[in-house]
Amino acid sequence: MCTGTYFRTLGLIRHDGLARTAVRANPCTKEPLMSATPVEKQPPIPEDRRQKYQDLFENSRSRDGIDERVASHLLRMGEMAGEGIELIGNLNKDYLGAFHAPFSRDLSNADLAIVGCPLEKAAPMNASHKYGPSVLRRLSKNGMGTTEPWDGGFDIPFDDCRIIDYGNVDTYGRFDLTDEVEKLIEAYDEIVVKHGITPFTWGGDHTVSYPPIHSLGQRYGPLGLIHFDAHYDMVTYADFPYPYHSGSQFTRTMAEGNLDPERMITMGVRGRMSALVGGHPANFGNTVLSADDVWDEGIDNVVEQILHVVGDGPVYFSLDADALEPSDNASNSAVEAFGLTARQIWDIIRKVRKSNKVNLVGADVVEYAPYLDPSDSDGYTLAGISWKLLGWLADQTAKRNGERRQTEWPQAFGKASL
Ligand SMILES: [Mn+2]
Repeated sequence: MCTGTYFRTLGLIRHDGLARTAVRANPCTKEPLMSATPVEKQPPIPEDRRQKYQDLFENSRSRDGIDERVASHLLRMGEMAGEGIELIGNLNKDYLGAFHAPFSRDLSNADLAIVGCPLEKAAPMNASHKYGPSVLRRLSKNGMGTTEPWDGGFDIPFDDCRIIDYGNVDTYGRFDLTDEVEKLIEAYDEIVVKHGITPFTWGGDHTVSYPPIHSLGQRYGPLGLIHFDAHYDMVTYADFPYPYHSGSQFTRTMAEGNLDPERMITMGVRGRMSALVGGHPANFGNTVLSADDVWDEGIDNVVEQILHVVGDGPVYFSLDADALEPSDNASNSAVEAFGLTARQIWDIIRKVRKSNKVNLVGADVVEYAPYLDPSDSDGYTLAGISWKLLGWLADQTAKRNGERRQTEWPQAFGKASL
């Protein structure tokens, strides 16, 4: 009985360099199904073309002919090579901050601040979130450049506005979460309210969304929220009578008037908390799309709903790592199967940004537990999404400033004057 076919390769390479075609043989008849076709040697590349390639090889540089803004940026960065920053290979350079930004707390010379909030006391299950900011900072420097393709052109965040890495707000060692959050509120009030700086935050558990939303609400009035999470995070004080934790960061700011629940959309909900979505989220007036809804409705429909819900007022963005499918991120506190892929989340972000209808004033990426991520793969995904968000935030900040302002690196480079 004949059970199938098999592949048989004859001879492989002949002495004249021409490959012989693999012959698929029928095991029943042993007759070749396809005959070998000889490959003819090609005529040489015409001499004028070959000369051109020779000339390019000897004389042209990578930046010749590329986008003008990118070229001048690369030249600026290139001038700093040897002074501490390179286009690639900044891993292990601990004097550089996130994405190669300069470390600084000089808030009078900054437009956008990356802030690490190392809290984890409100992570109910698996933890190590307090190391999230430092690991994401390290991974954000691994060979990532300082430009990013965007909409047929490029984002150059460090030429759009003055970006600083504020470092981590030092709360570690304190036992009372209230004390930690109050220290964070103090820092964010300085950054956002007093100096008008756009905040980008790395958690930490999801409690860390409270201080930036609180401060941005003081500055801009009630915010809309684009929220990715496996859980609705709409726990009230009546549920748990603690002032701050990773389930009440939104309801508390709603009660205080800084977040508008009717302009909040949550995507990716599934698993253990879904049964309660009919309660608080419905009573407060959130729009909630389960992970299944996002898959079923498709990216374009989801984007349309986001635009409808958040409107044209100020909008905050919050990504809880557990929104992601465990195959794309299982390094978090409350892992749930069958979530969103990193690709879906990026597609939603880029289409919302591309609509040009959303006024983004701040963002965070939270709930990353690096001790559960021995290969750093989940961290790279979150650092990658963070970089995309930074590009969007830098663009929005430049537009609000009405001008582009270049980032400088005074601390890291001493004599370097840009
Ligand atoms: Mn959450």
